[in-house]
Amino acid sequence: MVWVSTMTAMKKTNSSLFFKVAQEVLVGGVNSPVRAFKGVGGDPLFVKKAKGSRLTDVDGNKLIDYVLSWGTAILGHAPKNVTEAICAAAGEGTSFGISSPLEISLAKLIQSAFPTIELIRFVNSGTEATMSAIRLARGFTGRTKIIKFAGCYHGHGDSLLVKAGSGATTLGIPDSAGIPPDLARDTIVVPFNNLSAVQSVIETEGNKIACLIVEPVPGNMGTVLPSDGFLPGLRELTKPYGIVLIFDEVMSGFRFCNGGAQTRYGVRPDLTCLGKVIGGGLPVGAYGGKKEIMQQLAPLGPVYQAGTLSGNPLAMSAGISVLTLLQNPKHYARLESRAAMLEAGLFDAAQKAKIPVQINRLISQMTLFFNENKIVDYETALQSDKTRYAQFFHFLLENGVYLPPSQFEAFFVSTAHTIADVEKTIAVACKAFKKISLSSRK
Ligand code: KE4
Repeated sequence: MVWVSTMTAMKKTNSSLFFKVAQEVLVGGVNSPVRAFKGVGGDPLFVKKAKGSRLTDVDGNKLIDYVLSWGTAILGHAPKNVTEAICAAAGEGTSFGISSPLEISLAKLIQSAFPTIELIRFVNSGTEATMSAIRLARGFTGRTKIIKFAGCYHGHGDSLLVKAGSGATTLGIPDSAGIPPDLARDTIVVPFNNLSAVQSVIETEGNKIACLIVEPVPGNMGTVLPSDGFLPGLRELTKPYGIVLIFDEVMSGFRFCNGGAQTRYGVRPDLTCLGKVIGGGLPVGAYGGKKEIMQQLAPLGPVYQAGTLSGNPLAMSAGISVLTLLQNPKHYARLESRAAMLEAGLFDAAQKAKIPVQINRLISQMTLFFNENKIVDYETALQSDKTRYAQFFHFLLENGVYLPPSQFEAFFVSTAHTIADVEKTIAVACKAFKKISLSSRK
């Protein structure tokens, strides 16, 4: 049980009121399940505005935000250049349903950061990107089976809601209702960081497998780092069988460098999926890769995919603005410096309070697990102490720091997070760990 009520209760009157009303019109009062705070208890927040590293909720509470729209706001909320670009574009029209030069500009910016993307298609979400990439791989190979990893989340496409992470794990429904059993049967699930499991599946069914899709640095079971050789091993195992290797870089794209996890780990996937950062806060997803595969897509080939708002000028302008800024390496140096300071401070605070935690981090993405053991896959992540996480979450929230409302999510720093933000977060975390330690002794 969390002890929210025993703390200096942060004013949440308006959020609770909005939540009550929202439930009359929105399913569960939210438009995405993980926002409902089911993983940590209590009523969810309603936000009024956000700027830089701060959220302001409808009760006027100012919170240091480490969710950042699930990683989207890598430059912080409402960066000046981006909002100016959106406002300027809005005056020219928000959607044409006809191609515009802006789509070429954003495509070229992505291509310069991802040399493996020879051709690209814009869509409106990460889900659309991964769902379409799976269909394309099936159309290109003529095969139906796919491999995914337990705990990885690739959006809510039917074939991918099998042992899925993120909100599906948070709510305890990693295998959604409504998925036709025949379809789910074509999704083979293996443990992350386990090359021999992948090898044995490929050796027995390789010629029936259309693709293998992976979050190269998973964030949706919490952050898990690929073991040495794991990602190159996936490339070596899939290539001889003509299995399309898909890197779902919706979260990792532009996270660690001006490129993807593929850049950092030196692996060349056949297809890449993108989202979040590339839209600068507006709805954009994308998938792209080898020309011979992408050319199977309509209007050139037999695999169909379409979208009314795909490539709309407003979202393209926002994405162009963000990716242009991210070409300056100073941003990644700042992300690493702030995140390293945060990781060290949190770990030190937990150690001082004798609370066993694991922190998995790569540049600006990390997760603090309440767990004694190393977190290397879904199974080890699930052994984390969700109650302690909920206590930690609520203590930080009550004291002005917003973490993801689930142990099975990543959190992020942005270039807008200051040293003072990080110092405050560490100070609050110190108190939280001490309180957890005291309550454990009762
Ligand atoms: P969207 O359809 O939510 O834009 O993207 C789906 C997706 C695909 N691939 C990866 C690696 C992702 O992380 C996501 C979405 N991430 C979650 C947060 N972990 C979205 C938050 C939510 O569902 O509300």
